[in-house]
Amino acid sequence: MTLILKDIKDGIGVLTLNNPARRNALSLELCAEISAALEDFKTKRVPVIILRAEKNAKVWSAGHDITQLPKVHHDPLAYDSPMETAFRAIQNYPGPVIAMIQGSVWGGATDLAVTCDMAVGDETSAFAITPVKMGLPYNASGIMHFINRVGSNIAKEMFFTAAPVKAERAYHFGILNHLVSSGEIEQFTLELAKSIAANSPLAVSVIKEQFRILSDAHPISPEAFERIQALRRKVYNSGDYEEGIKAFTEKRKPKFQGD
Ligand code: YXS
Repeated sequence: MTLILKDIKDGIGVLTLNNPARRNALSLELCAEISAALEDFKTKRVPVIILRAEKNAKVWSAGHDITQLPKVHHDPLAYDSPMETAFRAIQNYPGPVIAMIQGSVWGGATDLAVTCDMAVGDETSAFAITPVKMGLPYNASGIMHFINRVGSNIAKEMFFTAAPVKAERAYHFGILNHLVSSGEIEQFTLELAKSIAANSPLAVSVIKEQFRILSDAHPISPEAFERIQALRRKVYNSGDYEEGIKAFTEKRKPKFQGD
């Protein structure tokens, strides 16, 4: 079964998350298919991509596949993990990737949505980033995606509460470029993509790369980097992280001890 459906519509690449039975959880396999699909579109010089779920999805994506999170004492969001690799494939794609969001978005999938160059949502869209529910340390690049998109104070509220941000507020915060009705979101997003594709693909791809370089331009000292890693190790070595995963698999609320 292909976990990502690939299509080209009026010259626009369309990637559809295609595992509703698992609420489009970002499994290692699904993330690898996103990266492979982008590679294929790149060889076909597809100028703009839409990333979506099935029509009128209740859940756009349930985030990282929890059953595949590494056990305690291993970094759950390592640089070379398939999810992080897929995020970089989106950032490095030589053309805009537009997230078209219907339904709720959880955890790493919210990071996926804010890693895309733009997002169009409908009234059913909602966004939660949930490491604190899993006792899990998020990673520096992921936190930067949120700071760059919504600013520190909104990003902190999202991370500390893990509460879903509903469509209106997501639009107000800038998670969404456009908030349109579920009846018009497909046509609206396709028209937006086509309006970009009508411009110089070379200029668009170079300007996208300039944005990437400039938004990454937060030089940190080696000491600062090592301190971030030491802080994250403390969390992914913790009993809280172990409890977070256990609670999900046992379908119960986690009881965190804070160590
Ligand atoms: O019981 P079966 O076998 O049918 O499978 C169920 C769920 O176990 C499965 N499923 C998942 N499997 C792995 N990883 C997931 N993230 C995941 N989410 C769901 O899909 C089947 C249907 O799920 P069910 O019955 O709960 O569906 P629902 O429609 O009642 O509820 C949909 C959700 C999304 C509200 C619910 O499934 C849910 O709360 N899922 C977990 C959302 C979440 O906490 N995601 C964060 C994952 S961790 C992550 O992304 C980052 C590492 S971080 O933690 O840092 O944010």
